[in-house]
Amino acid sequence: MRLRLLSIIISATFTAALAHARATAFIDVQREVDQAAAAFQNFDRDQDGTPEIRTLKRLAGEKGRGAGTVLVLVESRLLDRKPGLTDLRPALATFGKDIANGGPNAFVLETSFYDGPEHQDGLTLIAYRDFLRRLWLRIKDFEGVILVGNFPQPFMVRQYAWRRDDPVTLFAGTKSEISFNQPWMRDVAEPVVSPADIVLADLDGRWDRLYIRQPTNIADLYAVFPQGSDTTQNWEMKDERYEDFFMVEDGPWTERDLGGHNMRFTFDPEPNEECTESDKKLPNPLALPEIAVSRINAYHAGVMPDPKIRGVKGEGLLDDNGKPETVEFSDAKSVPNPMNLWVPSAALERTLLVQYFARNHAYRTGKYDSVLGASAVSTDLGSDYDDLRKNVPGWKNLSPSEFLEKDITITDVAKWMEQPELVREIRAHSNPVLSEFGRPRDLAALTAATGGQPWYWTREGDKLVPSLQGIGGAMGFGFLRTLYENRALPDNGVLYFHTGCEATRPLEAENEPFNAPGYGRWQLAECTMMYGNGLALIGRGKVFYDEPREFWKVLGEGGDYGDAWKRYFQVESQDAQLAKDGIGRKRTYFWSLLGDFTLRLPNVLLKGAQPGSGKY
Ligand SMILES: [Ca+2]
Ligand SMILES: [Ca+2]
Repeated sequence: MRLRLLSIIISATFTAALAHARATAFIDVQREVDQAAAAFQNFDRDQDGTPEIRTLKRLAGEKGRGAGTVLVLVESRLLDRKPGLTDLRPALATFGKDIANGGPNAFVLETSFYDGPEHQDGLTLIAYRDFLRRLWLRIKDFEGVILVGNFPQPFMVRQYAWRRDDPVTLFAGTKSEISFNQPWMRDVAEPVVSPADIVLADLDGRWDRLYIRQPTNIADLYAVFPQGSDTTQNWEMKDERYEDFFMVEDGPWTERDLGGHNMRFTFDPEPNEECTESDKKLPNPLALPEIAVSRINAYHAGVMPDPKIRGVKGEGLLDDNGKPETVEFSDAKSVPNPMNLWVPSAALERTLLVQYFARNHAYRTGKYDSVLGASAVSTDLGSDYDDLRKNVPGWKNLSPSEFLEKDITITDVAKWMEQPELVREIRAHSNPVLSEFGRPRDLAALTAATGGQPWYWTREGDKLVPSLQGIGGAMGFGFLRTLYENRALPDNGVLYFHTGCEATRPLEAENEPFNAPGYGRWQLAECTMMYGNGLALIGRGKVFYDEPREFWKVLGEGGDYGDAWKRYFQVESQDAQLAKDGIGRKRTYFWSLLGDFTLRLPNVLLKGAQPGSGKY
């Protein structure tokens, strides 16, 4: 114990010394960034001979007008100058200057990372986390990082003990199957979230120790207890197998075999191993982010119809003018699945990014100043639209009729998207590729409302026909791509607040590395950002029912998307009541940011601000 105390004292002294040494002058901050980048070139964190970070080099450094420092990490792949690919450098240079005009120092770095067959996304991210942690320790007011490109995304599994009293069946589907109607405990390792960007943003937590790379079986327990007892004959253990994951093990139990299949189970307090000692003392122990993280990724939206798909007469999915056309196959069985018609396009990915940065610049320089409204769409799930109106001074008098709900169809959503708004809230039953609204009452009306030319193919017998029939009521890839291609949306940037389940989760996050075909296909939040004129988006990577508390309060006070995301962790960590909710108490981990986390609402909407003062 004495030894341990001594090490705590030494580390506290060391941290204090570092805090004193923290760089503040721009030139010192820039030196820290350059030295850190040099130190992390060819960084092989697990010393297996293959670097996780290959290259890391500063492209630009801009002195901020105010406080703070922001990093923009750009995938080197997006900077090569192959023919037919737009040069992203001018847009990135402008982006750096714009961030600096808004306050913080901005450093734009290019980087390349492990992109081979091994499933090691979490390891690559830990390498970047080490780099960010070094900067956080040395740079005062380090605010966060914006990842531009197709970076790996952390995948988190969490196990916790869930005491329940609903009916339960053990050994389902076997001849030992037996059902109960009495209290039981479910202690299961569940895939909870991807992207779990808290891993990158919490820089004093212990995520590196929670990472498991190799395929690993984790035991689950289902145990039914007689009233008031911790001993039972009725229990079942199973396995879950995961790989390349961050394991939050909050459900440890001990078991004692009493003979005759009798077991005594004791469920230990949640260890919160990812948390620091001070996090563990919070009313609701939670890992708190030190910085903000957001992602600008057009890889999954940057797809084109596969030119290799040909019909019986040699016709392709696009005609000579580049417009969708009907393709006829030899029989119905030969018609490909409409989800499998699209292939990555480096050219479109680059174009979408250039458009994103142009939109960002236009917003920051006041080009969209006439568009200041906020509007919400929901199905039967309600909305926090009143919360938004209450917290943002400029929206106090917004009409409640801006909130569209109940019985709305995808055609209504198209018309809603075509009304210029600065903020859009979307709440609907969702999954990683779509939000579900009502089917169109009239397909022709939907087609007209989305601009006339469907950019989606529906199967009809032995043909693939350009038609939105196949999307049903889904606000997803086909719908958004059609709006984008037809230039049907108003020319202004949009701040999204997306509370649909799994809106940010990449398909296959639980099974595949980030570079596998099919990983992240038709990713809903990314398509919303890239096709739907997004500037920033907050969304959830899991099925759940919450929304970030005090989000609009922070934005209404002049905070940025990163501040608002971080506030949610603060609020929830102070909630002692929530601490009793096994899964719900760490629901903040499910949320992440897309786009540019440094964006704020225009001053004209904030309390006491003067119109036209223009700092976003
Ligand atoms: Ca390695
Ligand atoms: Ca922390």
